[in-house]
Amino acid sequence: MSVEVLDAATIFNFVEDEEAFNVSIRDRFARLDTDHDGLLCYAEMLKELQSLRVFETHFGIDVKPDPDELARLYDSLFMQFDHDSNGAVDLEEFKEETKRMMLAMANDMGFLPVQMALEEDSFLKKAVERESKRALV
Ligand SMILES: [Ca+2]
Ligand SMILES: [Ca+2]
Repeated sequence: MSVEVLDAATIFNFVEDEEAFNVSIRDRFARLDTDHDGLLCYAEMLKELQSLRVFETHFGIDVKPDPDELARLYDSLFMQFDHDSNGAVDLEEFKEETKRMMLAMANDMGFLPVQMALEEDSFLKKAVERESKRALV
């Protein structure tokens, strides 16, 4: 976990770099798919859902959400990923929904950079890392 400054452009640039984005998606998917069946079940997705920073966006940073509320939130997030409602998230669903969520988040941010605590190898963290590498070139 590290605190990074994130802005909408960082997210847009990351998502629009198709190749880099696809590599991170496949990478992340493979890591979450602990039984290697090519699908993410709810338990496997939970780790990802927890790294989406829904705390901050839904409850504000200082609020500890109540566990029931949180479980409902994760349920509904999982259903959002599972486009064909077959109870599992495949690579294509994972990619599409991650992209959609990241773009929605970037849109919400507007022009002001925000500080966020990001988990190592979350997509947002990758976006930040990619942006700082670009800045060095
Ligand atoms: Ca699996
Ligand atoms: Ca599905």
